[in-house]
Amino acid sequence: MCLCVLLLGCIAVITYLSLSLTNQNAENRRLSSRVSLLQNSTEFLTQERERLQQETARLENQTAKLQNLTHDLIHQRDQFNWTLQVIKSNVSKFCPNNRCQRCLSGWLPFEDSCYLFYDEPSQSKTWKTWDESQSYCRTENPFSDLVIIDSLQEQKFIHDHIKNYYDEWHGFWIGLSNQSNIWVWVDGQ
Ligand SMILES: *[C@@H]1O[C@H](CO)[C@@H](O)[C@H](O)[C@H]1NC(C)=O
Ligand SMILES: *[C@@H]1O[C@H](CO)[C@@H](O)[C@H](O)[C@H]1NC(C)=O
Ligand SMILES: *[C@@H]1O[C@H](CO)[C@@H](O)[C@H](O)[C@H]1NC(C)=O
Ligand SMILES: *[C@@H]1O[C@H](CO)[C@@H](O)[C@H](O)[C@H]1NC(C)=O
Ligand SMILES: *[C@@H]1O[C@H](CO)[C@@H](O)[C@H](O)[C@H]1NC(C)=O
Ligand SMILES: CC(=O)N[C@H]1CO[C@H](CO)[C@@H](O)[C@@H]1O
Repeated sequence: MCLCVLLLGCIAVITYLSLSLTNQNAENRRLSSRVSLLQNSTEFLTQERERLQQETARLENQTAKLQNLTHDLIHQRDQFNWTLQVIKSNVSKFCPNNRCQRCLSGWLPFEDSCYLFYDEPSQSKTWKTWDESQSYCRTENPFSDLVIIDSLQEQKFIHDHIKNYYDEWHGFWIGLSNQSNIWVWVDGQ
């Protein structure tokens, strides 16, 4: 009888223990599946963060490129605008009131060229030097020089349009200069 009771008790204890072990296992499985779920999520989030970081870097690159491009375009626009203004202002010199003419106003045409016969204002008592005259030509029209006389007809045209002076305080410079005893035209001939 005593032995039977002891045996029953043992069986009851073993059954209880094995039941609670089974519960424990189920709980363990549940927990480990949650852990792996969390690990999955962590991995996914890590990947996502890397992707976003790359995307951000790419966008920053793109933004820098666009800023550069914008900067370049603004620069080009300003340069173009400047060129346009220069062309307009130069064209308007030759085309007053939208009527284009060969020579600037005050200049006279002869054959393929335009000529300016320039008199210093009467109040000035000094001559321009030859060099000052040459650079004055350039300021009046960037394509002009002191005159080079190539033909008798051109010489006659010039002769017919200059005032004649008979004193040392008046005269005209032409594009010929004495360079170490050699007479040289401004074009090097
Ligand atoms: C973990 O993620 C993979 C895909 O990345 C998926 O196939 C798997 O079922 C996920 N595991 C869990 C426990 O969610
Ligand atoms: C950003 O641009 C530089 C050069 O412009 C390049 O070397 C680099 O790889 C780019 N980075 C990304 C993330 O695109
Ligand atoms: C932008 O321009 C600067 C110099 O103007 C240069 O150093 C830089 O590399 C350029 N960046 C890109 C993304 O082209
Ligand atoms: C171009 O230049 C002119 C004069 O310098 C200025 O009035 C005009 O606003 C400029 N245009 C642009 C688009 O910058
Ligand atoms: C030309 O210049 C030289 C000095 O360079 C001078 O000796 C010479 O007399 C000048 N000739 C004339 C024709 O003026
Ligand atoms: C080539 C030329 O004639 N350039 C001139 C155009 O006009 C601007 C301003 O009016 C001058 O500075 C340039 O020399």
